[in-house]
Amino acid sequence: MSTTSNLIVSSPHVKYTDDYIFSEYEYNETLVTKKDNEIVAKPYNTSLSIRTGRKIGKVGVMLVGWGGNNGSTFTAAVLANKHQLTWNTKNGQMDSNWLGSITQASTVRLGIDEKGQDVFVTMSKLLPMVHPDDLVIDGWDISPLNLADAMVRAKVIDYDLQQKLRKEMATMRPRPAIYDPDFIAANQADRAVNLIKGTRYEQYLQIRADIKDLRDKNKLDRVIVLWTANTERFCEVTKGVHDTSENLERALRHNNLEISPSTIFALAAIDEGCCYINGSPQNTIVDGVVERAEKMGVFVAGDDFKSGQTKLKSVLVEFLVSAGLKPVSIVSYNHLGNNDGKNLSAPRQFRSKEISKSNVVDDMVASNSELYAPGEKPDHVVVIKYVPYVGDSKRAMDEYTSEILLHGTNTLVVHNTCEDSLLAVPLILDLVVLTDLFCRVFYRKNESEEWSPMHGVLAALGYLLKAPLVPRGAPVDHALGVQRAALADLLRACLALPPAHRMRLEHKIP
Ligand code: NAI
Ligand code: DG6
Repeated sequence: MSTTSNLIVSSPHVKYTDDYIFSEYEYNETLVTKKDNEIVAKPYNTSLSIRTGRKIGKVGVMLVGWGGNNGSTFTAAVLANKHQLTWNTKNGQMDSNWLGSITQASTVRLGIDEKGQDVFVTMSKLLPMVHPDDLVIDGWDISPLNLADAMVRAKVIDYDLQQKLRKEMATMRPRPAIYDPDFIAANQADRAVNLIKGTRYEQYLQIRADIKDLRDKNKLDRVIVLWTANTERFCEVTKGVHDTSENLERALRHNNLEISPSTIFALAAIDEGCCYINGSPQNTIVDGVVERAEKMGVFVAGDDFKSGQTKLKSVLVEFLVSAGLKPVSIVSYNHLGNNDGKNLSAPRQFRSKEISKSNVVDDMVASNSELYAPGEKPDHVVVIKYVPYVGDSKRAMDEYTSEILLHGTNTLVVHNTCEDSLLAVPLILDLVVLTDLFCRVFYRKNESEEWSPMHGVLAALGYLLKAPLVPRGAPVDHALGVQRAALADLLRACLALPPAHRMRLEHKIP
């Protein structure tokens, strides 16, 4: 399959073979110890070898909730770009693009040229990443509509483009899915007619069979399963049920009703050797799922795409706190009229979303003890209302109030109108492209060791997610700039390039 990278790193610390890029990397950190009134900072480094597979193979993506707004729009965007479609609107002819995707439409600073000027490359050119045109798309939905009709129902894609995509998308039909009315809103019941019957264990077996079917028919090297179905309520996590892989297996076989449909999908994916990504807020990836993923050597990632309001919040609050201003009240109101909004109008499903939207400022607040006493937080309120008329065009209104010098007040108000799915779809693409890449990245600390994959909880995808899952005990970064730099620096590490900086010493001490 196509290799999208044409970048060659010329360094004694990088070796290219037909199959791999080998990087000898020095990871630098600073150990800080505090005793009495003294703080001691001691730099140290760790030597690592990193191996990145260059052969991408054939990659499949299976969406849970394929027939929803995100699922149908993702499919339309992949096909529109693949066929380089153009279409007419009242504003003239439009063409396909991947705006909003960091891998396809954003750049990373590589270094400087001979004149000391910055050189940037598209993120997807840094390392061999799967090309979006090459993805094989499939999935499940409780609604039986083919993808063309699902696209019409979503009301996201321009009419003329719908006409150009209709024939191909009409051949795509979601596989029957797992439905438990206790987990999503009662208002979804009328679309739930495309269902896998049987016990939870039988449903799990069917999902595994579906993945195997797609893999075998298309001779896929890798399948990535991604949840973009309705937000579920949180499951009641119980010791002896959700805490270990073994307990989860037993509970599944005993048809325990607190194993959520999304957790059944996750288990089936992992047991088929697939990575599983949770694009919604619910607590699918319980400890037993993480243990299972680690045993199987696959990744899990989540939770909840960080697409609009929360993305901006993770920029603004970092700016305020790092500027020494003290946010004391954050009020985030939004209304939308798509099926996601309808599902979230039910209290338990709203609660899942409220949790993932609310934790996003915690690490930034905790980072500044000049502003906040231990445990002190700003007031933070999240409101979501369902207004059918506005469809997928979500309105988000935010008010940030901060204390400034000598107890003055600074209030920022933001009003954002945007098609929700057109923000979420590029994130789905990035999650798939980067997950596939990290499946080909292995490390070892010395030559006598076997190559190991990265930790089973793929925290590197945090930029794309509202409530990033991290390995147990690891700190969570929410600040968008920090998350992006961490991702770019990790990609650079695979090429033995040091973390990017903008010191520009060549201009300051020429
Ligand atoms: P949607 O409601 O249009 O699509 C969800 C689809 O999932 C529906 O077609 C539904 O029939 C299907 N479904 C429900 N339960 C299922 C199950 N157990 N198995 C298979 N299919 C099932 O919603 P949309 O707008 O596509 O969003 C999808 C998810 O992504 C939601 O949970 C939403 O909260 C989340 N999300 C969306 C963002 C956005 O900007 N659009 C951003 C962050 C998260
Ligand atoms: C209402 O908030 C619906 C939600 O599904 C959001 O649109 C989605 O989670 C995106 O959230 P945000 O905060 O990143 O815009």
